[in-house]
Amino acid sequence: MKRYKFAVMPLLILLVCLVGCSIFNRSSLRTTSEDDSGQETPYRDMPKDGEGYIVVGFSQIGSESDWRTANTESFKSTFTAENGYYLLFKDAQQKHENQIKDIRNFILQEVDYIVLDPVVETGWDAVLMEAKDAGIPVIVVDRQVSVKDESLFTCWVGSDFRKEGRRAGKWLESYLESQERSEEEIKIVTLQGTLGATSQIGRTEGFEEVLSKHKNWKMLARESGEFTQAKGQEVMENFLADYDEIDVVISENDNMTFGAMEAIEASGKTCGPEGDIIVISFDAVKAALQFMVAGKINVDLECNPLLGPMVSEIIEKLEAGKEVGKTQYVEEQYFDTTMSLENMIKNRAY
Ligand code: GYE
Repeated sequence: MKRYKFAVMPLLILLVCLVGCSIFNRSSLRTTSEDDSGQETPYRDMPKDGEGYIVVGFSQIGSESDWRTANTESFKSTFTAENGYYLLFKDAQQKHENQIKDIRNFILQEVDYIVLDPVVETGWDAVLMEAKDAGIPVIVVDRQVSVKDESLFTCWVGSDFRKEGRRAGKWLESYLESQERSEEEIKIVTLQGTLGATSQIGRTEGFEEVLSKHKNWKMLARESGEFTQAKGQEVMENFLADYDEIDVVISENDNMTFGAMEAIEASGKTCGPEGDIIVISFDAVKAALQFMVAGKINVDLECNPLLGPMVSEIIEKLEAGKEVGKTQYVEEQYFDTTMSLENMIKNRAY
């Protein structure tokens, strides 16, 4: 299944330069020794050509959240030797420059496919052009790339983040109505994800669409909590110090929500349906749904991290010479405290 690629000029020049370092010997290739953690797949273990694997290089963003852990696990459990794959997994520790380096290494390794979960949307044109020149299809997952030439990647699969944000706004609209607070001034703060990431942009802009229709909703502040619990807590502490009254916190992922909940409780306030502050969260990972059952989160907009099997299906189609859809959305729903969640949580994969 392993295909040999006809190297084009830039790659040839690069390879010629590298001959002196005997870089053709795969077993000697270990280009990122410092950041190779135990969880990553070392390049040196990659099978030789002709062993019958489809070799996939996956540049993952990092390990910033429960969602991300479930996403990584989905890829690792799908792209196994039993399924005919050899997965080169790299964790970029939330750094764009690490992802560029990883993609370049995948190209040098002549992998069959590159899977990219881009930390932010911009800055991919050059490196994706290198992949295209090398004849390696790039499948973009979760977050998107904003490139001038759409032919630089084969397809994208992930969530409709704008729809999630809009759904959050619509939920708030009907919740306030049910509480007879539609006419009240509603003070809102937002913990944003990594600025420039599709999930941040979509959730912020989707909510904004509904916000703009309500003159009595006041967005007091928006700040990035980087999608992490620690930063989410820090930013929420600042919000609480700056504003005496906060009615709603929108947190663009569950881990920032966990941090925000700690900050709220430490300030002597309470959150959730019976509390002082309405909490709107995104992802709907197990731990967050448990907090919802405990009455601390009002609503959670689901975001499905189990993208591994979908990408494998795409690769199977490409291997069979079939067309694949350029943009592929995952189905999602939302959960709130009016639903009975206990049984669903037990069987939830993430
Ligand atoms: O919501 C968050 C993660 O891009 C959908 O990234 C992903 C987001 C997810 O860190 O938890």
